[in-house]
Amino acid sequence: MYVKQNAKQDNLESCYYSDILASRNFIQIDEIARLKNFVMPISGGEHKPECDHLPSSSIIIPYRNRTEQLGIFVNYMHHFLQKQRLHYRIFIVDQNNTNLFNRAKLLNIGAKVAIDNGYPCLILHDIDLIPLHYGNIYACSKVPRHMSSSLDTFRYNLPYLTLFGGAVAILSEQYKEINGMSNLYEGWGGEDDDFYERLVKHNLTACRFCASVSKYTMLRHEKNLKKSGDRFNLLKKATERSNYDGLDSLNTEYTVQKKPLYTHIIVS
Ligand code: NGS
Repeated sequence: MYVKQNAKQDNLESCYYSDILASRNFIQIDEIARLKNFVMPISGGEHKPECDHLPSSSIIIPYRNRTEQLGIFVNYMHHFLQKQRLHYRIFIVDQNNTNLFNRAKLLNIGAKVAIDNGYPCLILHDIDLIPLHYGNIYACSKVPRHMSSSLDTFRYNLPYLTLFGGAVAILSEQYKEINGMSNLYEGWGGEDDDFYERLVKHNLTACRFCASVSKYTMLRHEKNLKKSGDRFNLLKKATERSNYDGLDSLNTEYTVQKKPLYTHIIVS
């Protein structure tokens, strides 16, 4: 059992690499194109290196109303992913309404679009997480991988062993096999635990790289997400619900637009 550490236990203030990123004045998304050694994506935030590459990765980001973080994330990630010599595409799945945020449903929609576009690897990723180690390859392992296990805001400790949120890599075939994630978690919390239950049900053992490779910094923001009141009840039936609640029961409308630096999926 892990206990969250008190950030001030050693009498030092916490300092976050993300503050340095946020203080840089490159919030304008289009600025990225002027930076040195950067290859402008083809369109829709897709980039293909000239060399042989690993199976293609789709980076799927559930999103609403955080323009500043979007600028930082997209700037940083195109450089990071190009350095890894990957064929990738960034999908921003934008919840365009004032309902409670439904992270898992947005991920399902992003996964569906990515799979329909032929991507064999899904990277399910929060917009406020910035990877700090190039060894943390944004490609899929044989088994689903929890990528963000070493986070500065947790003092690089894992809060609990089965945590499976933040950033995860999973093969599209595996995602289809477990019927994706639940569409029912509205508000913060629980959907990632539900996802983990689905992996267990299908005997998909998850893996992690070592802590030094799995380091992330979290972009700071106001914690204004409302919690899901139902989450503990939903979790009790996570395993049986996975048969009919997930990727195959999406009945939400969305549009897909190719922007220069990402594919914008707008969910109404
Ligand atoms: C658990 C939540 C997860 C969440 C994790 C870490 O308590 O969804 O905390 O959250 N589970 C439930 O609420 C049932 S974090 O500290 O990163 O905001 O991912």
